[in-house]
Amino acid sequence: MERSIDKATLSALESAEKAGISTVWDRCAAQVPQCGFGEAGLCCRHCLQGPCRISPFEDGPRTGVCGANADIMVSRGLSRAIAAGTASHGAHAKHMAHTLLKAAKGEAPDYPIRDENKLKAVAARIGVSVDGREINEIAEDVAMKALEDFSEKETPLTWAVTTVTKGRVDTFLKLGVVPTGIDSSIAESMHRTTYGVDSDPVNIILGAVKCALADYAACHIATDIADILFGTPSPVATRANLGVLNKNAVNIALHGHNPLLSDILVQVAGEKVLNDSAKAAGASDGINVVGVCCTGNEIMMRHKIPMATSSVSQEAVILTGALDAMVVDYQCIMPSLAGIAECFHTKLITTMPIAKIPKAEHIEFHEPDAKECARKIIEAAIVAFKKRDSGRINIPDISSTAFAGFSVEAILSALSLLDREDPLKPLIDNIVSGNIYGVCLFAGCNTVKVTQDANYLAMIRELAKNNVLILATGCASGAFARHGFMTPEATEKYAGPGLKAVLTAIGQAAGLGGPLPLVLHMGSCVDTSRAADLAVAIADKLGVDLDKLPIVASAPEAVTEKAVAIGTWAVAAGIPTHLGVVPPVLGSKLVTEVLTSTAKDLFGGYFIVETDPVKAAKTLISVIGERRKGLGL
Ligand code: NFS
Ligand code: SF4
Repeated sequence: MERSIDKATLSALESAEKAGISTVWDRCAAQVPQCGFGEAGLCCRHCLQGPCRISPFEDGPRTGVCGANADIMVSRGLSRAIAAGTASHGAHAKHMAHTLLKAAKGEAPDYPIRDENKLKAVAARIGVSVDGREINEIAEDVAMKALEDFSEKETPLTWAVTTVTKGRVDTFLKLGVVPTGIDSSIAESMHRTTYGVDSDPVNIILGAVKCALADYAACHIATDIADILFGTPSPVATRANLGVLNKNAVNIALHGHNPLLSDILVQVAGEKVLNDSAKAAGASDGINVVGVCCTGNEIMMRHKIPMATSSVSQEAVILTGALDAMVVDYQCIMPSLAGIAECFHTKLITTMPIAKIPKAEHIEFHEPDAKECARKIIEAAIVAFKKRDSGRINIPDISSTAFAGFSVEAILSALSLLDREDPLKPLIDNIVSGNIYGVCLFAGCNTVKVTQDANYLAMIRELAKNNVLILATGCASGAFARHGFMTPEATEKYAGPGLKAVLTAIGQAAGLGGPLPLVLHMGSCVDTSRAADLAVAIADKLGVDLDKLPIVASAPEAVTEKAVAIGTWAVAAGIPTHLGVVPPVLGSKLVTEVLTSTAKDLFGGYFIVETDPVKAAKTLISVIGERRKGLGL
């Protein structure tokens, strides 16, 4: 199997081979064949009598030592994956909420409230009074409400029920899957899946759905507070791929998730003293900050910071030999980075007390003196730059233009140029007329198990040709950005006539002189909540629930437990959701059936697992067709 279709990644891998450095692809090859029990979800280590395994074939024991059968093992494993994903988004969101609280109390001076309108809009939505109050008072109440959503309450999660349609809330209540606390949902999932608790696979899965809805709330909190503290994104043009590294600058890559660190670092990287110091060290162009993975999305859409790469190719940034510091916070950071950084002059800098890596330098980041910490990090990068070996530099001269930052607010404001009174109307009219056949949200990662980016590109070509409007978040947007799909040119080249006409009309009204980009970049993975907001607005406007809309989602190259959590809440939201990799559930016919079929009866949404991207796109198009028929379109 070809490792990637990204030429920049391939060029970095060639350098690695020459230097005898192993990468994620080599490590994966060393793992093959991977364990068949694990692949099917049929091993359990939840107690010390295990590990227990059930053969996916008819041979061997049918239960573990305690009597747990295949259905129980698979559903428990899935539930724990969703709990871990929720814990990740939850921790990120909680970190944001604590910082908003500190900011409101004047304890984090580097975090002013940058978007008062967003703060007021969120406050109004969650029932915090706004009129005649100081901004900091409102911010404090919003932060407290967010923090309240983490522990067990008597009432449903504020962020889960105030951001979806009435119909969804009714469905969730009816099925008993309304979460009452983000952290408590995670704890409940861990409890019910431990030794000898919940042994009803369907009940376990419904519990997992409840946890996934807590994940949704966490994502939404993270997005809301990021906008409040750093500004709601609006479209910007920047570039993506390894070519954004600059051999004449101190190159600093920001990798991870939380904008609390990366946004401040970007602000500080513009300071003259630091740039002078970089120049004095021999970097004639000063400091060059680039992004990786989701934090890369955050700073790309708010500060035009170019995206170096994402997900599975993160090691490639160091392999260019031109990276002086890789600064990480948490999530999706391969431990292998430390070993690769060691082969070069690159400083790997960890910043969070919960995410250290042996051999990395740890510069702990604290919100109360955020800018000071950021300066220290940049100084360390300048020191590293001085040790750079110019003979080992190989920056592939490859990068694409990418437009980023299509928040719902930005989309509505573009649409309002067509209809000031009723901005959603042009969008809905075009869906009704069929100019826009449907909408597909791409989310999730790149995986070493699929030729990097191949599924994304094969699917988008098929969908765009059939007039499906494309939204993207997370490393899905990284893939499209690196290959030039977030440009007006891609619209010209790949969009079907109806879609092209709509994107052109909006682009021209916005004064772009051409169409909007083919992929509308909505942000990081937590910003998948933005796509949900857009879907909810369309559903409310049409007076139908989400499970009737011609909207689908796809994670064609998913990796993480976070992606599993997001996929599950998308399904619960009523959205048919495609996975391009097979999750470890096939060991249970029952669980597979619940996810791909019963879910449809319960929620309207369901999983579609298809590893062939063209077939997957065709299936999604026919699903959109069914939904359109259901609406009488
Ligand atoms: Ni999402 Fe973002 Fe990327 Fe996957 Fe990781 S960075 S939170 S999990 S790899 S898309
Ligand atoms: Fe085996 Fe049951 Fe223990 Fe799992 S919980 S390891 S199936 S005995």
